[in-house]
Amino acid sequence: MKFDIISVFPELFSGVLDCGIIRRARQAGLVDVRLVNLRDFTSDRHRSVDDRPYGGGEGMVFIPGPLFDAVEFCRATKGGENAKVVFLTPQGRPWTQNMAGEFAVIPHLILICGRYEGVDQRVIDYLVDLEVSIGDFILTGGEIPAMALLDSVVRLLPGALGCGESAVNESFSTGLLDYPQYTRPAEYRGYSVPEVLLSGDHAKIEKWRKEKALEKTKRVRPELARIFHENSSAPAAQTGVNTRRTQWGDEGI
Ligand code: 4GY
Repeated sequence: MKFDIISVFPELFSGVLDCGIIRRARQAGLVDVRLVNLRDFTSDRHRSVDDRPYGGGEGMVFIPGPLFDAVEFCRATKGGENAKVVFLTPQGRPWTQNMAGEFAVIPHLILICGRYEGVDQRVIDYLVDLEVSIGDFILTGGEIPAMALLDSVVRLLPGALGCGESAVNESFSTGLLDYPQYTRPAEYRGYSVPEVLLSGDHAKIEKWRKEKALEKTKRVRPELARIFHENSSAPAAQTGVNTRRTQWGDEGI
């Protein structure tokens, strides 16, 4: 899988790309990440990427030229004609684990990281396939959201996780938040591990974990608990998050 990341601060990505699972996946050839500096596609002597908004108002907006040229450059590489172009923005579709799964089978993604007040709307209308948001808060740029998207997709690529790091049995694959985890020592500063986990009774442990997961989900994510109950009481088999797949709607990728 190939990622092109278009940014005015490509150096921000070095930490994420050069550590841990992403570094290993890159070394293994599972993913190829190319950082594209938007300023390399400017045409004036100041290397400008932004200008003042038509109609007035605060701040600056990314001009279309460098972004169109940068995406054209990314597409020009072998197999890149069909790349999907994603813009990270609070105005986008809320990112989910299901979307990460759908992205993990796309051969080539181009991520556009904005800055300032945003980008010229023509970039969104004529260049971007999908706007994605990682949450209802405003960051100073799209780089951190791009890292989050990249990270959540790369770990789903076959072979990216080691033996002890399965992506199958975790939060959201059940439609619930995770149950609490404990490890040694069984007692630490007087705080002990729940007895049931030391019992060796696997049926009892599984039941306890389900209860804890449901209890936590009800408390902090009641809307997820409701969906979980709807799914498990439906006549069809309960298949977890997959019953809610394909959140693309009319922006289907
Ligand atoms: N939240 N989810 C987000 C963001 C920063 C102005 C466009 C978010 O995805 N992106 O806050 N992005 C803005 C800053 C230009 C991107």
